[in-house]
Amino acid sequence: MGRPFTSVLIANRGEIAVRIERACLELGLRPVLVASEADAAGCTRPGAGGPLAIGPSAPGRSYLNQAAILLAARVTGAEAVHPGYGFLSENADFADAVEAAGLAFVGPPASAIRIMGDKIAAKRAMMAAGVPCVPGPGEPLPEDAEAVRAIAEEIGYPVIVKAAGGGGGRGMRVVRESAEVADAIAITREEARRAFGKPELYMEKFLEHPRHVEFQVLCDIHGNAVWVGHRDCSVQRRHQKVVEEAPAPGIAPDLAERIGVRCAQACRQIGYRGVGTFEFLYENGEFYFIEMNTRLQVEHPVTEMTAGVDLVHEQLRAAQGAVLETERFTGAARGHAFECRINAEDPTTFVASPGRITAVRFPSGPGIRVDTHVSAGYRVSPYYDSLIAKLIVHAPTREDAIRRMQVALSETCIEGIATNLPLHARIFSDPDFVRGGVDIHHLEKRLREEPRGEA
Ligand code: MV4
Repeated sequence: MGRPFTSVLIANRGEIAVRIERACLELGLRPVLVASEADAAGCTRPGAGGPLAIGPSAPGRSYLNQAAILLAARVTGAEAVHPGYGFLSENADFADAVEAAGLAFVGPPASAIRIMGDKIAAKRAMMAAGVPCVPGPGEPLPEDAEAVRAIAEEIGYPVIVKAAGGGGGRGMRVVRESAEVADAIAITREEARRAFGKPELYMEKFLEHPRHVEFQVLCDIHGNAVWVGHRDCSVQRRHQKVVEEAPAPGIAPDLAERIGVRCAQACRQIGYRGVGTFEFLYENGEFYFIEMNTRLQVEHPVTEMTAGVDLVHEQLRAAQGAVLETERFTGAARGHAFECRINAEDPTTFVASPGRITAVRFPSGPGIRVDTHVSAGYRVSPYYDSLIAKLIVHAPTREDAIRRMQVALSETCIEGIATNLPLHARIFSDPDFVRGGVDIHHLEKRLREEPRGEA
């Protein structure tokens, strides 16, 4: 638990592998990159050796192959493993296997990953730490439909049934009246058994029009924990975030402080380490915890820009056992940041658009950041998710940041494949989005109204 190391195997690909490689080099650590067959020809830093081949293109045979990754660490002499996001990043058994191999896992203790992977255990831990949760018991639903109906009456309809093993929008069902309870439970339980191997369900009040607001925390192994800001991730489609911003607009600072402090306290109580994200629904001026993510997130840059922190540096330092410099963090944001996730996909059908990028131009200038692994000639593989770049802007005010993103988007060109750049241009000229504070249904509603952006 927390020991010095001088080399880090990066068990990931794409923009986040590049991002972590940079952080390692900046801290004087030797990065070890691995790649599947599909990624073998991808970008390599000039002068660096190519990545180590770990297997075929299918993720299950490379980036999810624990034995291949541990073997790669052994043959390269890597002393730590950074999992990035996705793939093995929230796999508690992998965290255990890394530590059992004598390596440092750059992430929280496996015990914390395990608690947060069980959404009921997570909710119970948060209730115990005084983090406000969505109304509903922090306990599994009983088998008996009549007993379940009594819980639903107590909460008040509409309610939502969720799988303990779910998360990120998988394994949930809204129930609007008592006649629907029995079927909803039966179907969701069967889905949960099949998808997660875990039939436990729980029930919450269903919030109709919330925003998705998350709090970033940072912890060391010595009992220090701070919150470093919040972000709004409400602009999403089918549970895929499209645009994120920090800070979440229109949140009273004293309320944010109260919530942030509770999140940090919860981290101390569960023995957390490194970076973590508390996901909340925000409705009518109140926060309701839903899930905790125990990994570095795709949208971490908006917090980095507004909190003035390098979250990957902090992760690596925490894993080495360093003492967190708590006085550097206040939770208060400096200016405003947005992130556009640029995907290789059709902007109206959202069908993936793999293929060769023939030409690319990214914007630059004050307050502009591009996190990417692609350049002209790069082949976007059909095997992985379609994220090819993240365009991040930072400016003194939200209005300035919107203008900066509009200009940056107008400078960005990607040829040879389809991208969602036109969708981003639409979002940044949508009056409701520009006003700030749209809910989680806003983008999908807009897309139903104007499927091709004709308005
Ligand atoms: C909810 C909810 C409304 N009420 N829980 C979806 C993903 C998972 N993290 C939790 N999710 C939701 N939980 C209650 N009690 C609405 C959603 C939800 C959602 C949440 C965040 C971002 C986008 C979403 C899209 C649809 C539904």
